[in-house]
Amino acid sequence: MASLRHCRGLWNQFANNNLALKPDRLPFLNNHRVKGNFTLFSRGVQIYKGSGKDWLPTLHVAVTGAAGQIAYSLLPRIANGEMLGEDQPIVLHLLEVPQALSKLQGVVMELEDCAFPLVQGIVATDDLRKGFADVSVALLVGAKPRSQGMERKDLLSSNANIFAEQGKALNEVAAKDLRVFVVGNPANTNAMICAANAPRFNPERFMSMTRLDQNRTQYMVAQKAGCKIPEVDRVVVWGNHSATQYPDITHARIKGESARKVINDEKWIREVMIPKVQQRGAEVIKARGASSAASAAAAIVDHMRDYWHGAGDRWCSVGIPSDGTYGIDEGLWYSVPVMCPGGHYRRILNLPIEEFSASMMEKSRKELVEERDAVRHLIPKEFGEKMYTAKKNSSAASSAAGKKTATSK
Ligand code: NAX
Repeated sequence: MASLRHCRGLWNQFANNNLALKPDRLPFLNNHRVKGNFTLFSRGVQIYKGSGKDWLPTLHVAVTGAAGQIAYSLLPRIANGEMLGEDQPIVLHLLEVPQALSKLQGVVMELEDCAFPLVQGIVATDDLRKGFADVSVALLVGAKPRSQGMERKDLLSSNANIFAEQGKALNEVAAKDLRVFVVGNPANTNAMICAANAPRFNPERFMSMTRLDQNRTQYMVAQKAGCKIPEVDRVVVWGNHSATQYPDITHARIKGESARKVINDEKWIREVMIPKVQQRGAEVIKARGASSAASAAAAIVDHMRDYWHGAGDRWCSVGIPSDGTYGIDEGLWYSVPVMCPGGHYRRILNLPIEEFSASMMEKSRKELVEERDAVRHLIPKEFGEKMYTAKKNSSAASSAAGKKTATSK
């Protein structure tokens, strides 16, 4: 059954399209492939007969802000199979605002000129319902980026409506197995708004990106310890993708040893590493005159690849709806560590939280509560009642109790 986990896209296609698989011999699945010969029926009509190795259902992948700078780095990597698999055929759905459509045409031309074998088609549009039709993966990148000196909260009002409208459109036309990854800032709160406006889907399917912050932390720790980047694991980014985020290496390991012990420099952790990661986005803007793009695209690919295919025992940080653990209000999109078995995630619970960590986590929680309160008008009541019954928060330090590991599909 282990390989079944890797075949989520395939089975979801069956479910979405009322397909029935009749194997000539019992097929088995490995890395998305049906092994052996089989015949495929759709509503009783034979639509395929042959070898599993020649067939893999096409996935529809949407990217908003497709003429923007992150998308310019991201699209070739998706089209090349780096995110969903090097044998996964895709149709790219590229969404933009009307005034960027001609620029988007240029991006389409370049994608065509790359002649990516996996790309079965490209839809380029400013129409949300056309752009999101049948999509299984939606990467919501498009938003107004933060410019120099601009605080993230200033972005809230200009971007909140966009994500409400996108949530409604996804709700109407996306595929049943939809997964949404929000990158456009303020990413956590945008993911909440989007989920709130898409009641057909489990809110847990809506994630927001803090992987770039995780990558930044991992790099700094590796540099400090003089080790290779993959030798650093269990770095956690808590909270908001903003300057209040808390990059935490309390649980991190370097070659299996406690990272803190190896580094043995608490002053560096608190006074250099944490503020540097928190301010890295602003530092890049200052140096480049534009916000992080290539590194953001790399982080999107990293997270979605890990989420889709599974990340083994590695921890990934991602913004997801809080289940109330760690003292975080239920329903706030708060970055926490998860494990990705392939197609879903499991929260990592019961981590001991020290006093310093608790105070850092609390700052980010407060900021997210403020953001949520500023966009309440965009959150339908039914959703609010379920997700936002303001739970009285005990301190983060005292709330790491509970023994089970939560799983979300
Ligand atoms: P760009 O300005 O280069 O591109 C954004 C694109 O989105 C533009 O082409 C614009 O026309 C389009 N757009 C705006 N509204 C849209 C809508 N309603 N539907 C479809 N497209 C729309 O910005 P870029 O550098 O690509 O950044 C995109 C977003 O990512 C920004 O919000 C930025 O702040 C955010 N980031 C998030 C990060 C994270 O870790 N979560 C890190 C990188 C980045 O800062």
